[in-house]
Amino acid sequence: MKKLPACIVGAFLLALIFSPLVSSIYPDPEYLNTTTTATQSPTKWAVLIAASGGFTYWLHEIFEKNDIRDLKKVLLTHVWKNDHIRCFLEEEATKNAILNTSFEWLNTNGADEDDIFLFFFNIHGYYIPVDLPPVDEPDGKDEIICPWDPNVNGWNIDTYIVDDDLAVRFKTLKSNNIMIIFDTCQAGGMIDGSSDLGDSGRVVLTSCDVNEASCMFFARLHWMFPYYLIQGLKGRADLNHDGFVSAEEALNYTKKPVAFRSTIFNQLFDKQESNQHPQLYDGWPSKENNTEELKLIEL
Ligand SMILES: [Ca+2]
Ligand SMILES: [Ca+2]
Ligand SMILES: [Ca+2]
Ligand SMILES: [Ca+2]
Repeated sequence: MKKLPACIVGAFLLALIFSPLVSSIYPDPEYLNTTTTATQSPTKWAVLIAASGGFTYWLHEIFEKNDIRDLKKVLLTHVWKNDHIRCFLEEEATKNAILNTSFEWLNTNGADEDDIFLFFFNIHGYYIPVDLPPVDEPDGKDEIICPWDPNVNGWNIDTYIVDDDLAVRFKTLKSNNIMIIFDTCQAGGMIDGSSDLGDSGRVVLTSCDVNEASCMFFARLHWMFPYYLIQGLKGRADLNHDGFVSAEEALNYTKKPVAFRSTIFNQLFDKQESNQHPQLYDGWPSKENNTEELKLIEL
């Protein structure tokens, strides 16, 4: 996901020249502080995380910031209050911020059992060649995400976060209504182990399967999966037309366009990665009975 051949840069520059979307390259900083006065029960919270880790790919940063900006815009226009959304962008998205600050913010500000929590990780993902305790992986490999660390240009256990450890942090949350979104490479590995992120009271959406990479969407200046996810949250994913976009519907909406366009991306740039197939872990309302859907957005 994070290698950038010269041909990609050339294609991007051509896209800039002919794209009507140039004005959206850089996020509007004022928007990140937009407020809304609307309130509704249940209370909704969001933690939005985007970082290029120790890598300094400027193009990745642009796409990540566009993803965060547009996702936050959708949430603000659908009941989320500005002070109930916490963003960690690039150098703010440290290991400590992800594992401690974000969870402490929720646990010390009154977020409780019937609230809805949304977590969005737009970050490097990979795997390690071992299954660290707890031994839980069908493929013998734990998956990892890589927070911001400008001093690390590679994989370092002091910097990356193993799926086992992230799962432990999520168990500290009170809410029984949690939606976790991973836009990473090997994202399906966040839900392939028995001690991973899957649990009762949760829906987990992943941008690709365990052995796949996640790609960019140059024409829209976004990462591929978040682009379609955000379009779905705006209303297109309301597949049963009940006036709500559920977490489950949002994932289903992304499947076809992401699979199709990632195929084009890989052929266009002659990449060897598998095409992208978004995955769903549905543990809501519970692992035992998950047929109801977690209504995230009221249209
Ligand atoms: Ca493990
Ligand atoms: Ca695994
Ligand atoms: Ca895993
Ligand atoms: Ca369900």
